Amino acid sequence: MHKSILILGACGQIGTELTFALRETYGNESVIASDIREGSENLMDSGSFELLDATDYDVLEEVVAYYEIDEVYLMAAMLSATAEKFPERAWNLNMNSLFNVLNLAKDKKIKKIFWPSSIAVFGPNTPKTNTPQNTIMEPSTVYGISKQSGERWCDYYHHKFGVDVRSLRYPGLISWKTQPGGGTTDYAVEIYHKALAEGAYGCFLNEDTKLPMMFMDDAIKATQQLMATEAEKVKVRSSYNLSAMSFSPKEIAQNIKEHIPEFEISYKPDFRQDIADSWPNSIDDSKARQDWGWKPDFDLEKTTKVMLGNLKA
Ligand code: AKB
Repeated sequence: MHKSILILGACGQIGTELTFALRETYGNESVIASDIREGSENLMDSGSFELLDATDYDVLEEVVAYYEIDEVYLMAAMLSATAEKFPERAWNLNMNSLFNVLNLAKDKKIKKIFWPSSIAVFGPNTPKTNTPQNTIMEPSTVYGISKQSGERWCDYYHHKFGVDVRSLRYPGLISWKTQPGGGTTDYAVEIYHKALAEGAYGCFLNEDTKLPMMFMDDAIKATQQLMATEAEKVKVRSSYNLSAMSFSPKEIAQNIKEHIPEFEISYKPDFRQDIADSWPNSIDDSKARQDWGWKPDFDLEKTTKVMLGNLKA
């Protein structure tokens, strides 16, 4: 069946790869990329592109009507580290864009929504290891507060208005096509770039800070899989825990050293250490596995091979 898809925040780390993946699945003409800024030539030339502020309801509504959009993937957000610097801007962007999309669905202008949540919904009082789907959630970051509130609104709009909204709590995402921006887990991408360019990396987290992580291909696979699942099987309408691997800066550095023996890492924790310390070190994603068959393909070793191979090329 033909469907028309709009991606908001298409030029970001996830948006870029999601746009390519969805264009591959549904055809270039069916997937409209949009962002507040321009992206790579590849992305803008392979299909339609709109310069669009996701917090502007009127423009969003116009674009949705013009392209007869069925599904919206809302990837625009301010991430954890930047959000600590601009709390109000982060709240406005993260919440208003979500309300806009939820209201479009409530008013039957679109049929389905994907909205990403994050491990940031958890906080210092959450059990750290194998963090369950349902547990204490008292986020201590601006970003985490916006994601937790967003989850409650998604659940509310689903149960109150029948909105088909689906969500995943992404861990830190590792990718080579587009760099992340403003997150706490960004070190796990920077480290590969620096290892190849300079043979050394100064890490802003301390060596034992273990965090949940995932290679981008797995994140895209999970997103597409969840969106393709029959509505009745999507039991969680806040957001699903999602997991692939967990490691510390010391462990990823050791892994990189197996490929680049001269690689050196040093540690100089900054304000992002507090953010990382408030997050889980591993996630129980059994609900996602049970409801829609989630299973990751990439561990740390496989991720390192693909990252170094592609960045070198
Ligand atoms: C961040 O570090 O802010 C993000 C996230 C874990 O959601 N990558």
